[in-house]
Amino acid sequence: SDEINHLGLPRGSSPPLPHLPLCPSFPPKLEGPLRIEFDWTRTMDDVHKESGPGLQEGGRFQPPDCISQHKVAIIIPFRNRAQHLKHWLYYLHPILKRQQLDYGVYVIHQHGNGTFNRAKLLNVGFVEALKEYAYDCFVFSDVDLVPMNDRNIYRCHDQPRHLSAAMDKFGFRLPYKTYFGGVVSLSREQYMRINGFPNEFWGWGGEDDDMYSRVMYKKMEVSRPDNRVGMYKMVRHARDLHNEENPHNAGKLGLTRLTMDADGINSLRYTLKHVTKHALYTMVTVDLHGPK
Ligand code: UD2
Ligand code: MN
Repeated sequence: SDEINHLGLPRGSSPPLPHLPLCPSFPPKLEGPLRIEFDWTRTMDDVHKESGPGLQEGGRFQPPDCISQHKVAIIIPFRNRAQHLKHWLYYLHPILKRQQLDYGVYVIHQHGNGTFNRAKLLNVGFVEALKEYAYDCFVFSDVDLVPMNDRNIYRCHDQPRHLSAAMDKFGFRLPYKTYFGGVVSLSREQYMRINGFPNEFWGWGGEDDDMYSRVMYKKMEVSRPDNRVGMYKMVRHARDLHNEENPHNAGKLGLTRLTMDADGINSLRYTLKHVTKHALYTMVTVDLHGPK
């Protein structure tokens, strides 16, 4: 009939996938504990040359030999941390490939010198990544955090996940039980259920606790890897200019329950400046309409 094309598929549907099996639930080539040393003499050019085969422009990858079960957008809030980004790319691409993810790396760059806003940048990343591909999972990661164990898979689970459960700077354990900073993963549905992240936390601090509260108020739980698999190294750094601790943020936390349904992905406003495809990542530069 007219509705069916010569491949026996409804008209307009995509061509058949090459005949590949689904990737296994446990990627076979993981190494476990990794040695992470931040080498400040390494250049971006070195990182590019050593990045290995299979990467597509913009930092996209699909396993060559199986169909991944996870379409993951990795979202990194960013401004003026080129060195850290280089370390991150050097270590993460090989790990993510071994984890057999269908992934893309999105560096969300805040334009201008206004007060930094990590959570709002993460919201922008969610929207912009979905414009490119039907990602079903989102990993939100600081640019300065590298996992020390590749069994910590950058995928989503049936509950939101806090991946950076054991960071070196906190003595490889949680600083407090409800800590949700660093690296987290949420499926598209989990993220929509909490209305994304707050847009109104300008400057350093508090936004991670707000994100945690959103998850709790929407009756979900946070899952974590154990303290061995969840180990992370953070590049040592001082607090950035224009990201000073904001004393008003702590006070906002008591209001999360009241504000979260109105402040989030449904109220996100920004101006897209440009999207640039680099070999190892996609950079999205954005004006957040910060307070003057
Ligand atoms: C902690 C949390 C972080 C977040 C933050 C409070 C850890 C490891 N992480 O990070 O998740 O909750 O406190 O906001 O404890 N950034 C830039 N340029 C800037 C400022 C920030 O790129 O000028 C990005 C970058 O990805 C950085 C992230 O924002 O890793 C968090 O900022 P930070 O690293 O200065 O804060 P830190 O380490 O205290
Ligand atoms: Mn940091």
